[in-house]
Amino acid sequence: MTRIYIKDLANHIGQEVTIKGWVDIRRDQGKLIFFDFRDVTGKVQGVILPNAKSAHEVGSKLRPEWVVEVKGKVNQRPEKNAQKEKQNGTIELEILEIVILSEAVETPFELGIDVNVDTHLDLLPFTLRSEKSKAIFKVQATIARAFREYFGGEGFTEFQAPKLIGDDAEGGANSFDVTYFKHIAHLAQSPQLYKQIMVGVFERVFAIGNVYRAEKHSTTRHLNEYTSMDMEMGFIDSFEEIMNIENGYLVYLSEILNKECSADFALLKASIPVVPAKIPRMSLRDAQVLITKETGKDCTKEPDLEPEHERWLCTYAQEKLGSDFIFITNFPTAKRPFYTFRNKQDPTYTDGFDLLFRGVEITTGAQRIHNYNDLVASMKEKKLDPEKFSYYLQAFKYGMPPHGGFGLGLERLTAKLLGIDNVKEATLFPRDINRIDNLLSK
Ligand code: AMO
Repeated sequence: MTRIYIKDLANHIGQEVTIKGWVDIRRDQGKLIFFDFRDVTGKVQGVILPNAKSAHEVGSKLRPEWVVEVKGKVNQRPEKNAQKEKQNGTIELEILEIVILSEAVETPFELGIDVNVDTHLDLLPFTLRSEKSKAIFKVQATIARAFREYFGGEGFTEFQAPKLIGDDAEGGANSFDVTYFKHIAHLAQSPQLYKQIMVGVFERVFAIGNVYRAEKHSTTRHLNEYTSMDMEMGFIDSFEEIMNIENGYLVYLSEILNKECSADFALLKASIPVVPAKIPRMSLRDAQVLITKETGKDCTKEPDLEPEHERWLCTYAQEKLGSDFIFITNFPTAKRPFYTFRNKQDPTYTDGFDLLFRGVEITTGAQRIHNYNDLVASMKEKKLDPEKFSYYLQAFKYGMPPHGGFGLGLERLTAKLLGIDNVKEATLFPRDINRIDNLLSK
């Protein structure tokens, strides 16, 4: 008999069907055995009546997480037992036959109960099966899919960026060394150089892939491996276009989340943000003047935003500008990577931006330097050796249009959308200084 998904059972009242899935819970009541069965689409209650001898024999062995194939009759529940607000709350599966597909050892605790983060992470192959985890990672999968759909629809070509690279793109200290090769190689901190090269090929490109950062500290917003959603586009007139297109993606994402994930947001007690058609934009200098004026603490001399400033600006944007998002633009050249385009009026500032959302930076983006000589000069200014970047520089030797792009951290976006404080809980298999699957100290 063909498998029926649990979400569709209500369309089969009075019929015999086969479902496949896991035992979620078992409850014995006298001669009756009740189960909740679970598959990817939801849960349903099943019952073994005393006269179903062979089902009873198998059913009495079952425990949570055993994998089964169950043949049964879909019955309407009597009115007094109906739970209308619950999925399948008005039906029940009268179990006729059970085939065990796989046994499971006794579970360490009931799936879905609150446990501390370390226990949760130690047991991910089990704990990820909980409704809460499934909701988080369904939302995450939807964010990534929406990225593909949106940029695909805007004429962007997806590409796979390499993860093993010669020199680090961001020019920072936080890159991992790989010692296998003749020269020390690195794990990519971002697809930056490759997405720029690919603009020379397809004009508009995007990539979704893992990147690696040897962050020194274990914080609630840093991972050593995260998923970067990157785009890069050619023939722009200004970096405003990059903010516009990211804005467009976020509007599209909120529509998709409302359509497909409202139950997941409700389960996690989170709200889908309303994304303004034009997210407010403020230069770093104006932001610092504002923070100084409102808080009395002078931050106008600082080259960057501190986490507390990011939080302050987000509260301001929400309360005064009616937006959960705010773009902060024109960071100092000294604080931005070598490839960032300089502001024409004041080259000590860049034509780049950060996007802040609910207290945290989720994106960095910018127009890039596209002129070969300017790029080489910028590298030298940053004390980088252009020779080391000669491979990448070919793209500019052979002609590159004005271009720009952004990188959006998937896990940070997921966490902030869902009101999760620690980014690790919005990461499927988080790696940090203390843990790669198991605690490293063990
Ligand atoms: P940046 O280094 O700012 O920019 O990274 C872009 C976005 O990636 C996320 N992110 C992180 N998420 C989790 N753990 C980390 N350690 C971590 N580091 C960064 C954040 C951040 O906003 N090449 C540029 C992008 C560009 O200009 O196109 C870059 O990588 O959400």
